[in-house]
Amino acid sequence: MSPQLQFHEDIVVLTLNRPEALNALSFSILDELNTLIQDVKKSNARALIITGAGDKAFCAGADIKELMGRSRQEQQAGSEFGQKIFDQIEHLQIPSLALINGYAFGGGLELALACTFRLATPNAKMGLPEIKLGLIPGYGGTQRLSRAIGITKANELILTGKTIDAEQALQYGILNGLVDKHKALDDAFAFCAQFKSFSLPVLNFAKSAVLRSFDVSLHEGLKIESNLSTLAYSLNDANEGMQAFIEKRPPSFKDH
Ligand code: CO8
Repeated sequence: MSPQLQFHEDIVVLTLNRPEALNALSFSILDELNTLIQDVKKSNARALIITGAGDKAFCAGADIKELMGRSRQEQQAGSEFGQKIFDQIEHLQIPSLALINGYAFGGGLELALACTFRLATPNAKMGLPEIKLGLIPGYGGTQRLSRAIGITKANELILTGKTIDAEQALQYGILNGLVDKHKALDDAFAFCAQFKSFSLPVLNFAKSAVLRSFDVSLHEGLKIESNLSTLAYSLNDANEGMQAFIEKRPPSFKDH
């Protein structure tokens, strides 16, 4: 079944909805994901949570049955299409959170790595097992995992294809935290409550500055930070935030 978008006030939850195949990403599901991401962009949501239907899986990766027998060009286009969608998630104006409620393998973990934050239930298991299929990750895993946890651990996971559990993933630095399996979504909402009342453009400046740190030299990165922090300063929200501090009251940000 198609992935679903559900609005919970100002948080939108995107649920992969193919539990019979452990929410594996067929190309048609990727297409639908692309459309839903455009809907998220047009919405008033202040945070996106991505999770999987059922109690077994977040997402077991690309649909292996569909990957068989494709031409080289089709495979390249498929990889680039998946990368493009995950890139859009990474660069959304709002922070995103992968709620990993079970298996997250291959493209599933790559989807989670494109999110700003990752939480998992204690039963979650994850890895990049492509090597066992004679493949390597194609939806950003080699790039985002090494950036997230460093080359040593990324090589270990990608070259052995091994599975790690939620506790190990936390230690590896893949996860921001663990959630209670029985109230996972509530815990994810609570995580989002830590930032969702902040100014959205300012959150986006912070997210962009951190993301761009991987693409540029320290010298250029510092320039980017200086530019973005000045842009943040020039918004009314910065005035409000500092004024509220001085007046000893909570700030009321207006996203401009
Ligand atoms: N693709 C298609 N179907 C899947 C997938 C998958 N990735 N994973 C599970 N399924 C299906 C199974 O075939 C099974 O269906 P059926 O009942 O019709 O046989 C159903 O889901 C349930 O799965 P299992 O019976 O295997 O469930 P278990 O609990 O025994 O095992 C596992 C769960 C360990 C998660 C196991 O299903 C598994 O190993 N799945 C594959 C995980 C994997 O290797 N993922 C990586 C895929 S490759 C990838 O993601 C590359 C991304 C980049 C590609 C770029 C190219 C365009």
